[in-house]
Amino acid sequence: MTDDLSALEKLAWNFSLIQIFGYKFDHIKLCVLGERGTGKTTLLHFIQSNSVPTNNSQTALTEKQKSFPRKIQDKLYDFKESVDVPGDKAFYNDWKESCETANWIVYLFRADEIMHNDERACNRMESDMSFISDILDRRKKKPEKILLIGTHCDCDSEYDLHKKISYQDQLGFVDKG
Ligand SMILES: Nc1nc2c(ncn2[C@@H]2O[C@H](COP(=O)(O)OP(=O)(O)OP(=O)(O)O)[C@@H](O)[C@H]2O)c(=O)[nH]1
Ligand SMILES: [Mg+2]
Repeated sequence: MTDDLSALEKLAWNFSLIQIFGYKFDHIKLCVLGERGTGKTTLLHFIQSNSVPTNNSQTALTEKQKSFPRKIQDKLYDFKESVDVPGDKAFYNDWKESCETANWIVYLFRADEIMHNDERACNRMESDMSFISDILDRRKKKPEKILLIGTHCDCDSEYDLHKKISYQDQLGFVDKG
């Protein structure tokens, strides 16, 4: 991914954020999970600063992020303190901590791999799903939303075919509820 998003790409990303977060919620305690390289840091960075990170380094240790306000289109969202966790299973304890308290849980997976039944990626996603659902089963207060988002669609060979479709149509399927 290039670090410099075009105005249209930014609009599309912001449009997606509105579709994801909706207009009803303004106190969002976000938990972003997913294996290494799925785009957790990229997404968190974009939510925070409307840009993608320029240094593409792996997150070595869990990083706490302060709460921040973020204007998306006309609405001001209040993002509560969140954490950027590394994707290694070795950090499952940190995943658990974040997952236990968040009201929004976002799980990222490599759509280009899962779509083609990549065995390693599918096995990893299966064990992540089972880990997360065990945590959620034990939670008294359930999160408001759980989202599974496929990233790296652009790495799929068929992506170029769909580029001809407008971004509104590409994103239009997302549930606003
Ligand atoms: N092509 C493409 N690259 C992406 C996409 N999302 C993120 N990337 C790139 O994928 C790489 C990994 O992204 P990160 O955000 O660092 O991934 P991460 O999930 O935080 O990984 P860890 O910190 O190692 O757990 C970076 O080079 C990003 O620019 C996407 O949708 N498409
Ligand atoms: Mg990271």
